[in-house]
Amino acid sequence: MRKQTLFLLLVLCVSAISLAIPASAEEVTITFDEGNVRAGDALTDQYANEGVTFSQTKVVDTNPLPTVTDLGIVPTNGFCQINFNPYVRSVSIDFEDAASGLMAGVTINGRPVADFEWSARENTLQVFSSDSNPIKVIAVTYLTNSRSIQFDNLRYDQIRNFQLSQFQ
Ligand SMILES: [Ca+2]
Ligand SMILES: [Ca+2]
Repeated sequence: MRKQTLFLLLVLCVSAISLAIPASAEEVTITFDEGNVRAGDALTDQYANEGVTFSQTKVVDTNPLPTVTDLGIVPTNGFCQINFNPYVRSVSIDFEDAASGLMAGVTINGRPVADFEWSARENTLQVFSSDSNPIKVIAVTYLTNSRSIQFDNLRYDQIRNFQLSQFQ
C-alpha cells in the first residue's frame, strides 16, 4: 500500500517536473527490472545507453518473497561507484531497508558530499549539485563488516550539453 502511494506520488512528481524543466534537461529512472539484468549479474555497462555505468556493483533481488522479484543493486566489497555520461545535476536512489547497512561516506567527483548537497528522507538518498558543478561520479562506501544497503530506483537529471569531452 505504501509503495503504491509512493509510486503515485512519484508519477505526480515526474509529471509536474516534466512540465517545469526546460527541454535540455532529461530525467531518467532505472528500476533494474527493465529486463537488462538478472540477479547475480555484475552491473557494469548494461545501462550505458541511459547515460550511466557502474563499478563494483552487483544485481540482487531485493524482495524476500520467493514469488516476487524486485531487482536492485548492492556494492561488492563495501564500495560502489556510479558514473554518469552525460553529467547530471541531481541523483536519487531508494533504499530497500535503511537499517540494514550503514554508509560510511558518499563522494561526488571524488570529494566528500557537503551537508547541503545531500539528504536521506523517506528511505531515499538524494544528492544535489548544479549546472556549474555537475555530477560525474558518485561513490558510496560502507562501514567495515556492516551489511550493504540495497539500492533501487536510481533517478537522475541529465545535463545534455555537458558531455565528458568538455571536462577532459
Ligand atoms: Ca524475491
Ligand atoms: Ca527494482
